[in-house]
Amino acid sequence: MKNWWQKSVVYEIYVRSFKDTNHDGIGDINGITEQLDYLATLGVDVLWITPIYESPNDDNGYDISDYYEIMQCFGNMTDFENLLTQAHKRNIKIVMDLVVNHTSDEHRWFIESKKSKDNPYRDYYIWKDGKEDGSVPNNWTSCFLGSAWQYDETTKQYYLHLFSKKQPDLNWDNTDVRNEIQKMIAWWLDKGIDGFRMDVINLISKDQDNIYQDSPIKGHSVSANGPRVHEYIRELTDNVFSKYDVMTVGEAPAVTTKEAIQYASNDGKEMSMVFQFELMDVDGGEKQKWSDERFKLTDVKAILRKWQIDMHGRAWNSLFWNNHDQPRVVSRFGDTSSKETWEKSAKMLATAQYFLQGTPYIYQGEELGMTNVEFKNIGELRDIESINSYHQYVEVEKMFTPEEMLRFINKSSRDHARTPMQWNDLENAGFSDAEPWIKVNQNYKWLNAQAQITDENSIFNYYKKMISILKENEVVQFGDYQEYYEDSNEVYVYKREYDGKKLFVLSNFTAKEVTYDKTLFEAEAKVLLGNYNDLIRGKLRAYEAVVLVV
Ligand code: TEU
Ligand code: CA
Repeated sequence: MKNWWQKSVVYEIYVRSFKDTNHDGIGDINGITEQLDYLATLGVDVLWITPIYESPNDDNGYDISDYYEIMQCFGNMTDFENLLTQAHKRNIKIVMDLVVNHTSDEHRWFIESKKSKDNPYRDYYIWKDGKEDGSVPNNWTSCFLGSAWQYDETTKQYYLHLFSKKQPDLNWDNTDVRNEIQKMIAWWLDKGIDGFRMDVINLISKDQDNIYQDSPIKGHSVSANGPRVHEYIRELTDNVFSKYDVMTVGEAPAVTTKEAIQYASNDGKEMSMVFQFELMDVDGGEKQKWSDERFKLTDVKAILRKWQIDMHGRAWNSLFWNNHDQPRVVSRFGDTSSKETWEKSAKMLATAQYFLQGTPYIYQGEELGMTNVEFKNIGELRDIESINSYHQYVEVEKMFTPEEMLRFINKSSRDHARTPMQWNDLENAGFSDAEPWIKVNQNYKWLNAQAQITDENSIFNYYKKMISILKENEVVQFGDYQEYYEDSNEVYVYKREYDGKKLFVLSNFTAKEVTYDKTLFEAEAKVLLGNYNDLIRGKLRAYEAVVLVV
């Protein structure tokens, strides 16, 4: 079975930070439309745009108050329809974000639900009595810290929120909720969009029969892969998605390959693919991302290997190094100590990841090698997770000093992904002529799209070339996987093979020169792509990556 989304390259747009066209310092829908030619030049096939629905923006649009309206600061429905038409004209598809594990507390359903226990919308959300002593029903915690239960005076019950308290969880066990969601999904698909990225979709089914039992797991994954999750996803697919030619991406924190094989099985019963985070947890400390820990290459490889092997021929995966919730790939996995290592390692990382099996996801600015920014104080932060974590660990638990926490934030905050896209060397990186909603990374003066488009050795042009190669070689999508030097902490080397064609992908993750056994690869193997201008067989220079083909 071959599907268009298996041969597509996806580009994620964080709308708020992409391009502002109406001078308010906030990216907007027309900003995407304006830059479609840039995206077409890069060669991407699908845009995943983060939520653009009406929202009070407690979590930047992941708290939706009306699924049928466009957030005012992003534009209006005409702007959206225009984007869709203009994108389709360029053969670019549009995938929207579907956030249905929770709504905003300002959604009409929740406003009703809160009013009384017998309100028709009461059961749209998860309301529970406290324990006998009045305390929270269980120890579940929110992803953004604190209890996942919020007490409400009006009816003297608690409601569940796995994210912020302004993001109450929907009760998927209620058929009316599921019907409303199906209706809404069909309404958008009828507009002609090409699919959905489904936010935390593996959290939707809560084990409500055992709600008063404490969980050994912390964070929002307490309810990952709940008892009826597959039933609910299959229902969506049967009733809605299967009627359209669309891709569905299941964002799934805390899944094993075994579960992922069900979520994204090749039989098409659930979703097109999963978007899972095992790699993103590779460098965690005791408080996960808030640490100084740097990844170990052998750990990275073990995770990639497991997903390649377990999913092959069974289910479909996504490939990514970063998204709007993660620090920048080149700062985290590469080397920004000099311009030379920055450029080489950015290209190397792309090569190492995107020649694997799965659909590649490029996050805006990644194709330019955009880096983490330096936050000087917490006043510069915008992300609810970073801000809440700072208060919790520095002020409440006193676990970290302010300096330590700022250091961790400068390594891992979600805000690194959210600084404005760097278009050119003009004011505010050409993102906006008004003060941007979040600070601009000052390296825009030399690190920007305009400078890279015209430089044939740029990271941008490397991505462009790589994307066209990925799409021309079915071995990348469908080949099998064999790895070499599994124990090496320096190199990542694998072979892909399909239909008589072989690719060898070799990457050096260090600044040192390393050697390998050149007889492992056929002597006639030719260079398909590489970040150095020539090839020295048997040797990889600093951050060298090369793809050989036979
Ligand atoms: O993120 C889900 C998710 O897995 C996050 O908990 C992620 O682990 C976290 O952001 C790491 O810092 C999705 C969206 O991508 C995110 O932006 C939203 O805040 C979240 O869902 C709630 O809708
Ligand atoms: Ca704007």
